[in-house]
Amino acid sequence: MKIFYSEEHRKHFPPFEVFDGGKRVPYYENPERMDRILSALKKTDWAEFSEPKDFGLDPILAVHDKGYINFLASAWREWLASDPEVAASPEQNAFLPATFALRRKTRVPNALLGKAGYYIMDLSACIVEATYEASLASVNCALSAAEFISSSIVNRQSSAFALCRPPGHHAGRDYAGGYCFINNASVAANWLSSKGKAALLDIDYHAGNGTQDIFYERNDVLTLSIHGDPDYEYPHYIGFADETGAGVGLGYHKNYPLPADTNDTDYLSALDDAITMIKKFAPKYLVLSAGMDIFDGDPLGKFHVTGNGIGEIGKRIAELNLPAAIIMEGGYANEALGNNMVKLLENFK
Ligand code: OKP
Ligand code: ZN
Repeated sequence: MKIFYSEEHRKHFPPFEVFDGGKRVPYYENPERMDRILSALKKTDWAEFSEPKDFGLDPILAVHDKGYINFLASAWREWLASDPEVAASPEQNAFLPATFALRRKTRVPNALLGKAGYYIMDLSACIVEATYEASLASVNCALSAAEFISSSIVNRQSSAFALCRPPGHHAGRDYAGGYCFINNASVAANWLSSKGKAALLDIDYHAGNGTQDIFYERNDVLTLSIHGDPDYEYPHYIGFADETGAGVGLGYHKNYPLPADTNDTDYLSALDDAITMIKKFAPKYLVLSAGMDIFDGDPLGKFHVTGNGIGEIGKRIAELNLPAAIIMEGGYANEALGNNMVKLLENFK
């Protein structure tokens, strides 16, 4: 299986994030996650690594707002220039706002901190010097996987894995959040959609709010997300069962909010419904937002999906027999992350 991966992510490693209650904690979405997956993949005999190709800004701007991308590109430099304390120890700092816009249909602010509060939805999307470059490399991995599967007749293999970091599914058209800056899976799905209908299935433990927002009013990309119920779980304000799309997109989005303690059996029955929806939609391509934080014991998750459960999830999705671009999202139980990813992916090889 083709795996698109870049080392660019390493320098995006904020020294902290601000957790519930205002606590500073070490950044959960850390480079070690990639090392765990890399070493597990290297032990298999089917992982074929490639550098991503540079697709430029056009496919990104087809999904994201220009002002937002400009903000990502320059925020750190402007922050550094604005504060001598930050400039004195940049590696101990991360850029975050402390005031949020709540989207009062306001104008985009001019001030850097105003922009940050407008374009950032929470205190986990810390910006450091390498954030923008890492995000570009990450989305190029997703686009490379999309391009690979769209020429699968030539390539024989029909699936590819984008080992993306930072992840993407919480990032919307003009906002960052949940460790995500550019919505890798959405950019890939949008890119594919010009060649045929795409279904985007999100199995990360957290609701894929960015993806939901981006495709909410479209009927050429079916979006489905299985996740911890926002009634108790992040991102709290979106991902409910009654959100099913709008306008021509009505009926082309579905959320599966599940209770805490969801086990393999309950997870798989939601998945079966999602698979039925995908079959009815009859897409040409599948994009899979693959978060492994559904795993039992994930520090940011409350499900009890086992390693074997993850294998079964992969098997059932692979049985759709669609060209699949598999996009890495979350997963923070680092010791188990490599094994879990292999269990999912080996069904698609
Ligand atoms: C990113 B992905 C915990 C605070 C939430 C952000 C979680 C982002 C998850 N109560 N912090 O979907 O794995
Ligand atoms: Zn997640």
